[in-house]
Amino acid sequence: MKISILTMFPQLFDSFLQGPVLQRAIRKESLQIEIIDIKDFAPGSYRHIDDSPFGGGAGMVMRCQPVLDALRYAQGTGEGIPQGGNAVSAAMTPAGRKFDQKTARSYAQLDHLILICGHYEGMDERIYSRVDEQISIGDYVLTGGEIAAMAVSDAVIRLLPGAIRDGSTSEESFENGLLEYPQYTQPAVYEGESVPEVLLSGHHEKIRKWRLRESLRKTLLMRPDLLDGREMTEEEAEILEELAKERK
Ligand code: 6GU
Repeated sequence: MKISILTMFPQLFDSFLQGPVLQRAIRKESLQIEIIDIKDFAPGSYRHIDDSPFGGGAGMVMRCQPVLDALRYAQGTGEGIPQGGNAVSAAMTPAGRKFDQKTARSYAQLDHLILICGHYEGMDERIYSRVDEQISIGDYVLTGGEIAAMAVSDAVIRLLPGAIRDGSTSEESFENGLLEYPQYTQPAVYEGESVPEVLLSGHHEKIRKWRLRESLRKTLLMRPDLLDGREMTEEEAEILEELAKERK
């Protein structure tokens, strides 16, 4: 797939682009990534991308012309993208739909994902009506959409074929609707705190059962909202009942 990121601050992506998982995805030819400088689409010596809002008020608003010309450029850079392939353009804004693992999985199936980073007090509303989606990464306000675009790209890229060496993203937090179970490595005792005995037992079925229980325990404690409306296996329901008793 190709990811195009439109930004006024392309330097912010310099170290992001060096990340090992991203670089592996490029080497495996799962990923092409392009940072597009919106300033290149603002004519004149000022190259101003923003202007004051109609109706008055504080701050500046990103103008339609440079942002939408940059978007059309991104949509036109088609090498490597199958004709008629599926593409999504998304404006990064705290007012958008909240990004989650399910959206990451669906973006990872696209041929082309275009992310537009907003700045200042936001963008001219006519930009939002010309993109497919508006995406937020959570209920807090960032200075700009760049960190949000990195978060979204990172979550998508690690799902691409060959990006992660052992390829197993199916057992991690959220993929099965639960938080991940606790993990341990050497030493078996650290400052008096021991690794749970069962993990040293080599007994695969007991380990599987322990991990499921601890996943459920962690989810119940930290993110009970994830359990609402989640389909349970009989085994999960039994364990949850036991955990509920333990808590009394
Ligand atoms: Cl996508 N942009 C900005 N500026 N702030 C955010 C955000 C995006 N998501 C959460 N906060």
